[in-house]
Amino acid sequence: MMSNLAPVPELYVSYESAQKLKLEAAELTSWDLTPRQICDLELLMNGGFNPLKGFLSEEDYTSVVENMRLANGALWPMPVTLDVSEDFASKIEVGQDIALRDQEGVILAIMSVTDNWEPNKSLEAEKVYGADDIAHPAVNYLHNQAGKIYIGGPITGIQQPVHYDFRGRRDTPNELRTFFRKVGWRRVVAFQTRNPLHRAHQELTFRAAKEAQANLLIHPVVGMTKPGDVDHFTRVRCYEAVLDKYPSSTTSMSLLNLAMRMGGPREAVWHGLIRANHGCTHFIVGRDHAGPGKNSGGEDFYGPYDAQELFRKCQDEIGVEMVDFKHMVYVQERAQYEPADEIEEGVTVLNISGTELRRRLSEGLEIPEWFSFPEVVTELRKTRPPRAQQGFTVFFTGFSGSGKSTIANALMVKLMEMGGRPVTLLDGDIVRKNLSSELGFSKEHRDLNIRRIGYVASEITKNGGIAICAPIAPYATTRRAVREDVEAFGAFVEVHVATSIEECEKRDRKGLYKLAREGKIKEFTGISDPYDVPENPELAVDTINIDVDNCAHQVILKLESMGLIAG
Ligand code: PPS
Repeated sequence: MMSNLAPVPELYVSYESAQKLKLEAAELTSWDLTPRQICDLELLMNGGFNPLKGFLSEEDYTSVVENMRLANGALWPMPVTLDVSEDFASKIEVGQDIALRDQEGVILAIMSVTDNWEPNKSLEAEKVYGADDIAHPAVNYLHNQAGKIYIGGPITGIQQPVHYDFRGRRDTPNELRTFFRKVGWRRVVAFQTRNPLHRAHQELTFRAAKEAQANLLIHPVVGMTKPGDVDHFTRVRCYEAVLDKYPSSTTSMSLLNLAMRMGGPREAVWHGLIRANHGCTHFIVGRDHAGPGKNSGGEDFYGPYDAQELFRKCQDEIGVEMVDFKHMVYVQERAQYEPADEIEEGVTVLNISGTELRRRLSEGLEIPEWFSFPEVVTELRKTRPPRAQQGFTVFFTGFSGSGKSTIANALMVKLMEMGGRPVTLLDGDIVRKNLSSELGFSKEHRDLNIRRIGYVASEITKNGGIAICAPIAPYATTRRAVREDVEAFGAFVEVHVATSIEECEKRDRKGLYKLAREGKIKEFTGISDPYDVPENPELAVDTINIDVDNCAHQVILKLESMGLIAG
């Protein structure tokens, strides 16, 4: 297969029209795009999602969900939809133009709204991702982050989203096509990745280029990847270090601002279509391509080679040939990487999984040279210091008067005695005085309160500190959201202060239970308002017959066992 390097259609208008449109668009109702929507919009506008002309209409959406095809029959596996709040949707009408703004308020595009509907998210999850299970990151996003309503319609592009980082490494499909034309690359194999490159990847990409008799494009995703992944700044520094080890005349690297969904087989097909738009002729699909990990039953969402199978079926339509790879492992006797399924018995096979690598980094253990490049390991160590030096959050939850604040205070003092990291206590009452003074106790207000605490805790965690939170936090879904915010940067240790409601009421240290019983305080947790008991907290402490010092000590022991403080 040879590439046709004619330009792909973009959705941008000319510079002059853009200036004019921008002024007109300032008057329009506008939607502030989420980070994921900005990624989608960029690829819509620059032709990366060609043949899409905008966010999907309801008809196209239904067809994509059900058949992996647009309503006109063209192969398209992934819904690219604009989700908005009910409130926003109620303010706009079909036929109306709206401005799409980035998070700073810059107008990027105008969308002519043709459709406005409430999707069946469970059905979307089942059909597109294979299961309506929030252990899948995209399903979790769908149910817990995406707005309730989708709006669709064609886009008029005004300007590209602004990037301040690695600008010289970002290319639109047409820029890459121009580059390939210029250097005479007619066969290009793309390597998609969301992880740092280690020696196995290098071997795999070398082999792929050889097999396809093609040049190599390392095409990492820097938009949004799987929660918990190494951040793209670190990864790009790693890629740059590894790039020196490739022959520069046949290898290039470009960054792709895609928001991945971790949709396995469907995602692989999507990646293929995107690479076809970027002028590539071949695409590497390895083991468990774009895999989301385990489902809530502890099993893999997809089989390891499902993505290859689906890709193979669709590859003529995708317009990109698959270079499929099995898992690569290191054979000690021959000191080289080989596909796992081609190795005879009796030789020593070495392999370090992603989980094992994270463990070694977090425990400061050796990472052997056969596994990775010293430059890559150095970069990774900088962003992933050993656990005992990372930031983390201890999140107490329990009824009012359960003892959360008292234990939290004791824990803070113990951690400060140990030293090493700054400690901040975000106690329920203190937060309500300083951060959330305008809030009451409705579900909406409690959620806002907890999300604020989560935000501050995640910032503290990101910057290497210890955040101790001690709100009631009665809703499991909100606690989960906070966990996700924090876990992007460090450990989240949920401690259920499991003092029973009867005991809390008996103690009634603030006299609030009496008032709540008399109906003088409304929506009181445990009396007239719900409390979702944590199902899998890292620790549950009971305060009956156990003193505060002991409870705080139990938390310390837990932190020690998790490697968060040195033993
Ligand atoms: S929440 O649900 O997490 O936002 O609650 P939180 O911010 O932790 O605030 C709880 C403290 O506010 C007092 N208080 C009430 N609690 C529960 N329900 C109602 N209706 C209510 N009204 C006031 C109470 O003193 C809680 O403090 P703690 O420290 O938990 O006893």
